[in-house]
Amino acid sequence: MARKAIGTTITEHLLKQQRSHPQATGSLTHLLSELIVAAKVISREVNKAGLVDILGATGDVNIQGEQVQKLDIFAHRIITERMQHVGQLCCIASEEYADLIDIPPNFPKGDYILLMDPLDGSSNIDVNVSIGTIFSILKRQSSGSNVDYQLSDALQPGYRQVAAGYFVYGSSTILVYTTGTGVHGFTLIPSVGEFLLSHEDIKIPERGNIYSVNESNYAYWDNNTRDLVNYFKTMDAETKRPYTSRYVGSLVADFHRNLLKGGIFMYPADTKDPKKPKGKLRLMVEANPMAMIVEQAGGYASDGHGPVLEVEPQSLHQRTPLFIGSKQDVLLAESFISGNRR
Ligand code: AHM
Ligand code: MG
Repeated sequence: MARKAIGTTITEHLLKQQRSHPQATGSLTHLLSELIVAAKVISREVNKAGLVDILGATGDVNIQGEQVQKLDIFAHRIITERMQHVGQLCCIASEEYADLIDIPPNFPKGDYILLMDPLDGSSNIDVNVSIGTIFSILKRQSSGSNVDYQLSDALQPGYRQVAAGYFVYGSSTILVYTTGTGVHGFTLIPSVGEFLLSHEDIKIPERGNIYSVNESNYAYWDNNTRDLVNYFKTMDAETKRPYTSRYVGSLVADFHRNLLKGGIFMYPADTKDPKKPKGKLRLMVEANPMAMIVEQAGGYASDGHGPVLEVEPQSLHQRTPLFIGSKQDVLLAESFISGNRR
């Protein structure tokens, strides 16, 4: 009774979810619990970032050709080192690292693969705007304890994810996760160091009134994308337009707001950088985990032509256009982008 008064802990919730999957062994629960510990450490560092020498760029450029921030590397290291020890993983993929990361030879191994963006929204680190950690968990398809994992084990389409989630380091630190039975949100109580259930069984509104996109890319979009954004901005009483515009520039923050309030987040293909014709966001560590979450919450994620979750990945760091959020808004976006709108 008293325990319920202070809320359900994430541990209690994970165990309850585990019991609802009859074949579960506890491995996934163990893995997620360890990831949560790593995120608490990152949250602590983010909260004191202005006070210690952890802000700014390291001077290096990552596999994506982007400036590496000190906190990016810190987050990558904290998660990788902790998760290599848990015994449930066969390898790790990180936005910050070109290849799959092995589990060291003498460490116990398992069948899961962790894919992550350790610190999403890095351009916002130095200015105290929300950032986050995004994760996706797959189960390897190749079998046999003596068989090494294959790259193809990590290159599975998003519908095969067994869990996905994100941490937002914002006005509070929030964890949102799914293991395929709904989407649940937890808020970190810093004084207790515990995540407590704050958003149970999240459902995204069927239709919203927010559009989130970096509109400064307008000149680099094709006509279908411009028509879509113009549509959201056009006045029409019946469909309650114009929509309002909200764009933080951290996917986790933009996605989280729209998940709770309804609306659409877009990062379309553009011609800004010939090396990134599909836009900026990465399929495996950004689009797929958010797509699993949004679909579990009743929404939809599209690459403009079909479900993100059905894209067959070709490489670890491939990019994808992303239209994600309230189902009606994303279906409408898909009809514009694919040229099917009459
Ligand atoms: P990052 O993972 O290197 O931080 O980059 C991804 C971020 C997303 O969080 C965000 O949606 C997007 O980049 C913003 O890009 P832009 O500045 O082009 O609008
Ligand atoms: Mg990112």
